[in-house]
Amino acid sequence: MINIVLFGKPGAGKGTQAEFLKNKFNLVHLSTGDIFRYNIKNDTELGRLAKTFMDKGDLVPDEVTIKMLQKEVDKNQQVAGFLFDGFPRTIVQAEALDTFLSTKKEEITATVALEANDEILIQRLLERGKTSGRPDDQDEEKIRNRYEEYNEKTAPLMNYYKKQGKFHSVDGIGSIQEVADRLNNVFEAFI
Ligand code: B4P
Repeated sequence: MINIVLFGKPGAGKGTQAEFLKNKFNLVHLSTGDIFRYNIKNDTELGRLAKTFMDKGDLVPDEVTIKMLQKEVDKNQQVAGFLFDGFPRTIVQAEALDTFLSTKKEEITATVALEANDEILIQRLLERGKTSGRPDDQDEEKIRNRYEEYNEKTAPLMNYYKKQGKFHSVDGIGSIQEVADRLNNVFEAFI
């Protein structure tokens, strides 16, 4: 199986690019952000809990996110591989993912990061906030909090995957098609 982590700051384009990559490489796309938003829309217990964190731009607690992700993986048997989008976002989540995959005799194939400058990304998110209805995209202070969460809790994952020799990165600035072409080249090297 091919198991790829799509990594990047908020608004780096993970969700946008995952749409192309999942089709091209026949991977099951699991976005923890999308799963939380689905639960919020359907007013589930998980959604109500996640909303209290997401609306402020905070990460949802690890134990909740890990359990949810594992359930989603288990729903998809006999697949060619997974594209993890927005997960893991903490070292605890990364360790849990490694342990979980090893129980299935699987492992992460590679982590691919979309690199981009904070100020460009903040403008992208504010732009999306005008139409998305996402409370976490509408207020610059909440967006800046998401970057603080990223720097403190998510950025250390780069070293985690570098130590495993699994970290790759591409320039996330350019048109959506240009970024897709760059990702395509990196993915073709290990798929
Ligand atoms: P996510 O849903 O993962 O979202 P994201 O970081 O906002 O965005 P992404 O990088 O996917 O950007 P997108 O393609 O949409 O997380 C939201 C929240 O959920 C988190 O803050 C957290 O609270 C919670 N959460 C999720 N996973 C969690 C976890 N594992 N642990 C704890 N909490 C978790 O692109 C953004 C915008 O840019 C779009 O409008 C797009 O059109 C535009 N864009 C994309 N590429 C572009 C390009 N090349 N040029 C110009 N614009 C571009």
